[in-house]
Amino acid sequence: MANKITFPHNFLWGAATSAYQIEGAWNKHGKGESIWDRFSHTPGNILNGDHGDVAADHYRLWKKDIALMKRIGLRAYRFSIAWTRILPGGRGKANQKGLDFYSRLVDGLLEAGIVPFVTLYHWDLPQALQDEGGWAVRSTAEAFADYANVVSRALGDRVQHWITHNEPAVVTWLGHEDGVHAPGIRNSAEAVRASHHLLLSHGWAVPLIRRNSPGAEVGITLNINWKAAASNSAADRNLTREQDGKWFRWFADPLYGRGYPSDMVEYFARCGALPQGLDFVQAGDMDSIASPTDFIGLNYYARELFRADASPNDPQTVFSYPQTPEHWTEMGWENYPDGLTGILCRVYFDYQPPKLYITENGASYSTPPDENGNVPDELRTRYLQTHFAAAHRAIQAGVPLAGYFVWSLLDNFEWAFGYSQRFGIIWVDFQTQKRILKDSAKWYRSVIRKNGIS
Ligand code: IFM
Repeated sequence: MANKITFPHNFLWGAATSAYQIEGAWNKHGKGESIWDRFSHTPGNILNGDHGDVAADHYRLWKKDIALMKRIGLRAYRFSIAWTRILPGGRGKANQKGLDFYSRLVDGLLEAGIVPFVTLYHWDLPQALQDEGGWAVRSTAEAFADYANVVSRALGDRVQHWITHNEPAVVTWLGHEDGVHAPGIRNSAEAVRASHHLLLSHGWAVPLIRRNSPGAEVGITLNINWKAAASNSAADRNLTREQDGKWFRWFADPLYGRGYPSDMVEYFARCGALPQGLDFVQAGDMDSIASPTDFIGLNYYARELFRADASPNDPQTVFSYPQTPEHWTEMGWENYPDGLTGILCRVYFDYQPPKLYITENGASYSTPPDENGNVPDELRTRYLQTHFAAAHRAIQAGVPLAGYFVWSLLDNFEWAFGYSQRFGIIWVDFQTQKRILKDSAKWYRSVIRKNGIS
């Protein structure tokens, strides 16, 4: 007989999106240009020349989207604010139309009984600030604190959950070292400087948000996959530790008051990424970065295996995994639910945040509507079901997990992959903007109703 798994009372079942990936209206009502507008308008950067000019047209269709959230029964919705709608040039006078848009969205969510979780930065820096040096310069951290102040003053009476940054590691390494994300820089030294200013901007924003939004929870979201060595060799284990250091500890350690991990300082110095040492760290910075938060948000998707002597380092060749679409999502990411239990336990027992949320988890499968107009995406349902069960195992082990946001509410613009990857539990026809609840969304509705799974 199947066991029923019940989640804690008041568990926040949600779904997440981000501004650039769904809103469209890239130059409407006073919005300024962001680095993602510039990057996606530059030929060669995005698969098929796609861009977010219209995306899922959520700027226009937000009321319908809230109605769909209600149909699913979501208890919480995580979305991000486009900095360039609020401060088109990055700083200065606020654009009232931009503030009004988010204010209406928040009111609409509250009326629908859905708790708004606001992310302030999901990668769309104002281009005007990039032109002054972007995250590689300290003044961008100051501009972010001002922006956080403006937004939390406007929404802080109604928004009680704030996330400063989404995945600063992705901004750092994909945006500034690999150059596959905006702003498309390929420079390790600039990347490390950018990481410091991202963290610093978080630390400066936290007390401002607390002042403007009394009683609110404030946190940050980090991405963390389950990283494992492909063998017991010292080379594989060292590589795994370096990759974990680069993608997770470099961000988590300073946030929890440990400073930058010394093995990574040595590693970056060896790689030539610290030509002037840590000259960008000023007195008081590390205390600001360690400003106490109320929760950590974690985005988990997959396991990654590391093999030092293989090129390309293709995890699919390491063990003879089943080559099925169930095991590998269309992103080529491994479906590995146990990793979710692992990262939740690791982060809680190692760093001891007061509370955790899974702020993103989901799978890309492009299952289209069938002849009856249903979207039978059972692979996504199975992915979610096994990951919910994995999260529950962590709760049973003592992890204070308070909510879970499926990525994503809607099919959307998947960055460098354009519209080729579909993560939504709602199908979006990008020609007509018609939406269809996928079977996974209908299944999710029953999970939320029962507060559990079988
Ligand atoms: O679409 C992204 C999101 O913007 C950040 N986290 C990972 C998702 C899937 O790649």
